[in-house]
Amino acid sequence: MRIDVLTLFPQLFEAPFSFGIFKRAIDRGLVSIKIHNIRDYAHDKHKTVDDYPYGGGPGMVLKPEPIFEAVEAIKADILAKDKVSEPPVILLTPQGRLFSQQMAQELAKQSHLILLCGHYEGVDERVREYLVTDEISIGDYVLTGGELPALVVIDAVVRLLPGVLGSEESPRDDSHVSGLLEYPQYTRPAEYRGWAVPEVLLSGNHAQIAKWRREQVIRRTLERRPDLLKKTNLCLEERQLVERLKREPNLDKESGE
Ligand code: JBH
Repeated sequence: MRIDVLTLFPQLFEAPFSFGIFKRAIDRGLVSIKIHNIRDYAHDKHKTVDDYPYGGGPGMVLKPEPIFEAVEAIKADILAKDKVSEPPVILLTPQGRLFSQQMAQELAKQSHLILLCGHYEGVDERVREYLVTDEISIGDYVLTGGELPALVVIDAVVRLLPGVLGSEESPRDDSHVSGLLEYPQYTRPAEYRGWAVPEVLLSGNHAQIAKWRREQVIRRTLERRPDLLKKTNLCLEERQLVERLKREPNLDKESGE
C-alpha cells in the first residue's frame, strides 16, 4: 500500500514512522508513506496556503490551488507508476464520518490512499466538493488539525496489512474486531503485593480457561460498553450469560468467579 499525506506540518509525521511496527513495515516494503508539505505547492514567493474567509469571520481558510495541485501531482505519480484507478482522497475533518474498525478494514483493501489534513477553521469548500472523496473524523473533541487524526487512521489501517503484524501480535482477536472488549490478562508473578492471579488461569484446564475468558468478555462489555453488545451477534450460550449477568446484583463490582 502507498499512503500520501498532505499537511502543513510534515515534521509531525517523523517520529511515529521511525519506530516499532511502522518502521518494520516500511523497511520491509509492506507500506510506503510519503509526506507532502502543502506549502511546497503554494504559488507566490511568500508560500501562502491560507487566506481570509469570503464573507468575513474569524480564522483562515486553506486555499484551493495548492491542495488541488498537490493532489493532482500525487495522482499523476501514482498513475505513472502503477496504472491504477483513482485513489480515495480522504479529508480529516470534524465534519467527517466517525472512524471505526470497519472503515479501517475497508481502507486496508485499497492500494493507495491520499490523506489531507484539514484544520479547524476549514478548507475551501471546493476542495471538499470537487477533490475529496471521503471525510473522516476520529471523534467529537476539538483538535487543532488533521495531523493526529491522519496518524490514527494510518495506524489502524497499516496494522491490518498482510505481514505487518507478526503472529504474536495477530489482529484476529482484537476488541472491536469481534465487536466486544477483551478479557483481562495476567503474567508472572502469580501473586503480587497479595493480589493473586485468578486460579483458573493457573489450572492448565484449557476448556475452563476458555469458558472463563468468554464470560469475562461478555461481563466487561456489558459493564463498560453495553452499546457494543447490542451490535454484536452472540450465540445462544452468550445470550443466556448476558441475561444471567444482568440479573446479578452488583455487576459493577467486577467480581471474580
Ligand atoms: C479532524 O477527527 C476530528 N476531531 C476533532 N477535530 C478534528 C480536527 C481536524 C481534523 C478532527
